[in-house]
Amino acid sequence: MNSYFDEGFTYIELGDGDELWENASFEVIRKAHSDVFWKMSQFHDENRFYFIWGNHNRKWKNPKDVEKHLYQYYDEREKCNKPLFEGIKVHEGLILKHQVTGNKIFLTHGHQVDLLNDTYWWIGRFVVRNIWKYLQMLGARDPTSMVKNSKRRQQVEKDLIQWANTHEPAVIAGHTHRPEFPGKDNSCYFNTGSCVHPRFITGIEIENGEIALVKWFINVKPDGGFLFIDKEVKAGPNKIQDIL
Ligand SMILES: [Mn+2]
Repeated sequence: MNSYFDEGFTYIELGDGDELWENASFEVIRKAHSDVFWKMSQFHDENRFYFIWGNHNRKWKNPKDVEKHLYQYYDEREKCNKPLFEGIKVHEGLILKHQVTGNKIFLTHGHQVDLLNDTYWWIGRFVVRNIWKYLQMLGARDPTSMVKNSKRRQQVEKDLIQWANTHEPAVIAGHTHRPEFPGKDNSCYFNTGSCVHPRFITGIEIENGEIALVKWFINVKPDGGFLFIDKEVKAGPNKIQDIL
């Protein structure tokens, strides 16, 4: 995020950044990751931050909750409220339009094709919050999780691809945790992948009219043996006008 901030990028958070099913309190999350929230608030201060809600943080669908929890935070050292994302609007989807070609890309979290995580989200949240943590100790799989249920994930992916290919703008979604970048098959479905994978995180970069899937990971210098944060382009870059 430092790198993207310094290079002048706009950051778009594609949903589920806050795990508000397992954690009932956003405040606990904000404190545990205060460095990340501080960086995101810097993006916001420069009008370079867009926020989309997902099934795990659909709390931000409600503007009252956004105003109460996201506009400001309580600074315990100075005993006063400080701005966090003052005046922010959290969206269900956004459309990016290429200034030169007019091509559009639709961004949304993607749980909307997933019944248990959309229409019946409250069942999913109840299970995760109250039942699953006990079953987990016995080795059960979280029934709502995309990561642990490959059949459910494949169905969600199929539905997202079908939706993307039958509607006008291309789609960038998240939710499945599986990165996706269309090849020459004319598919219009992209997926950012996961930011919680233990060995790497993935994301989608759009720069100078080109789109690419990237991976950030900890690498080792072959000579000195010390660790550093590395980035690898996994797919692309493709010109936006060629793929849409
Ligand atoms: Mn999700």
